[in-house]
Amino acid sequence: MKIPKKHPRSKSLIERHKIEEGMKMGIVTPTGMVAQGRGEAFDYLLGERTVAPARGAISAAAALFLLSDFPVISVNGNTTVLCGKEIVALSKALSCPIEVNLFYRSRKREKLIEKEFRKLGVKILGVDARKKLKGLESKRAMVDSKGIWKSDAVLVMLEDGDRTEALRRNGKKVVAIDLNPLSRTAKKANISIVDNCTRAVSLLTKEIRKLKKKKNPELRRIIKGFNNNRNLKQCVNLIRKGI
Ligand code: PTJ
Repeated sequence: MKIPKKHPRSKSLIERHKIEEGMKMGIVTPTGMVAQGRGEAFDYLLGERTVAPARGAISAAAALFLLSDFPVISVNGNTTVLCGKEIVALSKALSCPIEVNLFYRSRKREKLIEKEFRKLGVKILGVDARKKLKGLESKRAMVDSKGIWKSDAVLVMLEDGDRTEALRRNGKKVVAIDLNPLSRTAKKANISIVDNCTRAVSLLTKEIRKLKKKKNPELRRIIKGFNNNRNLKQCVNLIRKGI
């Protein structure tokens, strides 16, 4: 369906359409549509803009990734269709790998996602991953020995809290992009960016390019000044005020 550019909700409709098409192609899992709906509701409450606390979290996340030795970007069905191109730009800014990691894991979906990224010029990790993260029951426990397994920092989006907890237990720093400031993922991550991944990924890339010029003590200072709980509370307060 062609969405009129002047439609007042065209951006949101385009995103829905991407998810719908992605599902028809088998990239997005059917429940990925439910996840999108939940995200849309929070985005609406936040005013469909990148709020000030999210900008602070983006800055802290950029500093954290620049200080880490081996960051990895984790992708699933929704993020591939919503912001695949932006994820590739981020991986280039950080010179880091992208790894597919699915809740509804199947070889077919992994291959389809691999193909999408290949079209964008990148070979991703995670297809047929064999290493198992400790303490996680879902198929998301399977990670790539060349990627998340040896990483020290992971970017997760549209996530479930279980894996965030497991990644942390396995010694990784976790940055989450999650529109829901009340989710377990948001609470358990080291840094939670409460924003739509369709906006946050590009902003993160921009911030990384900017902070690359800074020295390590300055990056450490940015991280030290960030408090995830306080940031999440600020996001909840913004939603309350908006209502
Ligand atoms: O790994 P897959 O592809 O097999 O599928 C995984 C899904 C997406 C089905 C799975 O991760 C899932 O069920 O996610 P949840 O538990 O619904 O959580 C998704 C979280 O992401 C919720 O807190 C949503 O508010 C949030 N969210 C949804 N859309 C966006 C988002 N956050 C940022 N940007 C979005 N566009």
